[in-house]
Amino acid sequence: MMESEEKRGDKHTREFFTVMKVYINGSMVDEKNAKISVFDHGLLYGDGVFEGIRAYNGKVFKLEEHVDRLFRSAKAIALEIDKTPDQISSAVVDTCNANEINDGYIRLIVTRGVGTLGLNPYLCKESQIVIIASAIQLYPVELYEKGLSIVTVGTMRNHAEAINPRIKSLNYLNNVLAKIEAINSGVMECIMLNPQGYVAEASGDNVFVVRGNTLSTPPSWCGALDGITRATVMDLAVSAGYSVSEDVLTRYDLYTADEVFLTGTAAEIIGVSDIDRRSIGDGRPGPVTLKLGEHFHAFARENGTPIR
Ligand code: PXG
Repeated sequence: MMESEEKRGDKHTREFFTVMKVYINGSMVDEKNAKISVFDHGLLYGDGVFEGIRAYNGKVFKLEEHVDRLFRSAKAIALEIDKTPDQISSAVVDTCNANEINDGYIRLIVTRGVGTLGLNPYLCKESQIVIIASAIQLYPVELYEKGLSIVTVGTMRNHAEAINPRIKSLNYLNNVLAKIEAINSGVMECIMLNPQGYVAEASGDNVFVVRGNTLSTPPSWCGALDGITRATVMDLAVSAGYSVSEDVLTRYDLYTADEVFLTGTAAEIIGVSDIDRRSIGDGRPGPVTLKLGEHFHAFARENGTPIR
């Protein structure tokens, strides 16, 4: 293999000419050797759980919260992780170190492991743990200034007794189908409603509505993931003097809001310019969105688990 093939040169996502090290079940391997069996039920059935985590300024942001949520997701799908939360956290930090990450995006994945071609998860002998420490840019930078155009889509968020949306599982088809609708409508993101018709969340982000001095976001029972950025923004907003509540929201609440913004580890905080062709506020990210964005970035730079 030629050297240029061996070394991944995606300069948009990672530093040029570095070989990424991927954590697989306790070993750090070169990305070309980072392989999982085709009989892994993560691939065969989307049977597994994951987390998307960010590092800022040499620290892993909200690591404990992410690892806690990973274990809750695993518990909900009866997936045993044969490591403790502390061991998983250390492995995340080690993977950042191995890749000299200061600011980056970490994907932590636990699959059901190798099994048979049948569904039975109890025939899978051991779960597989994978950690990738790299980078992500979800939306073009200018959209953080201009705001994101979004639509509501027909694909509804999973019913809580189908795949509970609080489980961050490897089965993202529900969200992928919503994303396809968004992209086919000429926009990059969408709002999903729950089976009762209430606002749940975006395909990969939580949603907030601002009205005057009040922020509202759907409660998790409406189909929202317990987003870690969501929780951080709620805390920061309270500290900044806003009132914050979890409310049942309809599309009307979105259309008539002063501001709407989305939150997520990958997206961070991004303002919405228009929804279903109704402009939100003056059609640009509003002052509350921008202020909370600043607070978030300042907070994230200063808080987290040190990598080195
Ligand atoms: N809702 C859903 C459905 C998510 O997947 C969030 C909310 C935000 O949660 P955090 O804890 O990150 O604030 C997520 C997480 C993508 C992508 O490519 C997005 C997520 C995960 C993986 C990929 O858009 N978002």
